[in-house]
Amino acid sequence: AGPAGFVAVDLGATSGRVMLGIVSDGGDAPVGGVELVECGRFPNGPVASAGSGGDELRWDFEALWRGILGGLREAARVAAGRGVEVRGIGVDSWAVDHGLLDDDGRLIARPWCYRDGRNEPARTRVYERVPFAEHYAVTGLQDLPFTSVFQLVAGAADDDWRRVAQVLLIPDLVTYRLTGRRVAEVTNASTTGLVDARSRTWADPLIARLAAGFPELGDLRSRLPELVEPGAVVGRLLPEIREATGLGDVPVYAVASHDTASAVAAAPLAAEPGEPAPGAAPRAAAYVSSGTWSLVGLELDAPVLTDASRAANFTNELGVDGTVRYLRNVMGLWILNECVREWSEADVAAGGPAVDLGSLLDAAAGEPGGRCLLDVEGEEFLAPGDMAGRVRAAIAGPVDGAAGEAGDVPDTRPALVRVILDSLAAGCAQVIGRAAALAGVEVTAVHVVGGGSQNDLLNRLIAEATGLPVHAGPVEATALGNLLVQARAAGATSATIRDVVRASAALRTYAPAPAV
Ligand code: LRH
Repeated sequence: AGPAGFVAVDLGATSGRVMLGIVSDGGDAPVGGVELVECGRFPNGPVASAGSGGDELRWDFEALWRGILGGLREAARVAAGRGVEVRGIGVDSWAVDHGLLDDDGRLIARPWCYRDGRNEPARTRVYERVPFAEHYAVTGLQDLPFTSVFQLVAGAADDDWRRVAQVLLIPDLVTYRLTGRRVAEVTNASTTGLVDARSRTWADPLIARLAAGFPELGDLRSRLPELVEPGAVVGRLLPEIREATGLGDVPVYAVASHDTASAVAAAPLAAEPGEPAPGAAPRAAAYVSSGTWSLVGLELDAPVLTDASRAANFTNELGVDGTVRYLRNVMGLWILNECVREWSEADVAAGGPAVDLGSLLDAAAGEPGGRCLLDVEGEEFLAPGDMAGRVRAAIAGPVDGAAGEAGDVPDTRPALVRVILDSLAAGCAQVIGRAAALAGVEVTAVHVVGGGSQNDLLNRLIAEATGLPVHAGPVEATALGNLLVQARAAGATSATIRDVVRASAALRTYAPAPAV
């Protein structure tokens, strides 16, 4: 047999991709690396359409499915051409969102997008029945408006709900279509608000309490599939999928199907060299999984469920190998991307070219830094639309260090971009400081992984705001985490996931010197 290949299907909020990872044995080197070949990339985004209660934001799942099949076809073609044996497929995506299946396993409607505003009243109603403190004590989840449990309670009011036989998170839904088997992978299930963070099982007493408090939910527990851990084989490609893609009888693995879980699994975290002073806190590296969101925090062995942790709204999402992602959601590049999308649309409508992100970031780097800081953990930036307007309004309102003198309020595009990136960096620094204090560690370095790690200015600003060295990369951390969990389970590598990543990707380091 030729070299081993593993396919990662990685669905993000702005695009999906299919990557073939070719795992080499390393030859004379102690650890072999992975070569990534992109076999498909397709756009994604919330689609607004008129619904009974006003505009609805949903995902076009069938478009994603077509993109996935096209990518798998290409992966089969590339593998065959290079003599690579495809030994596994795994699927990850953004968290919390899910499809509702009827008795025949068909999607009842397009899955809702978590950015839709319908969850807010449901959140209040859930906390009336199960106060946040009690919910946190079991699930360890931060209070976010879109946690799946709020979406389920909001959805149970719809007529469609009575037809729901099963709730499947987005990656599990793709895996189901590939294999015919329905499971709930635990890293992603931990974002539903229905999983016990200590036992990594469905939180049955909590679910029973919710079902009693919301009779319209019916028997919610029976609609949740069996939980599986990353590394388990869920099933094998269905004959019709083999036919449609040209792939063979390939196993489909449960991976860390929450994209952030895969990204952190592949983040080559390492504290800076050196020993803590006697009696001092252990040293650790923090991570920023930088993309649509900035997910900022620490990897821990056990959840932190203290009152202080709850008050600081830190989450304990579940990771590979029994780990916990102790983090907070910072709004991330979503704010910048939405501005760029709007500006591009306006420029193109006026007959000009679309915005060139590289030039815009260069111009932002030349702007004075630290003029004012937006609250990038606030919920006011969650929804799409008129983002630049909302940023301007926030700048004009009471924000930290807002320019006092008339005329000094940033208003050009580069100036707004600089304010957004300064604010993201400050948000990351604040979260890292709090995480360290709450978890009792000394953070000595920051690893920035994911697509956003290509943003040089943001990396520099994070180094400046934290006063710590920033190591940037890999860009494709999520795909790497996805396929290395498979490779390890298949016995194609005996090294740790992080060692394989270190052997595969060069990191860029930013010293904590002031940014220009
Ligand atoms: C990032 C992410 C994040 C979740 C959000 C819904 O893609 O999965 O970890 O909080 O999307």
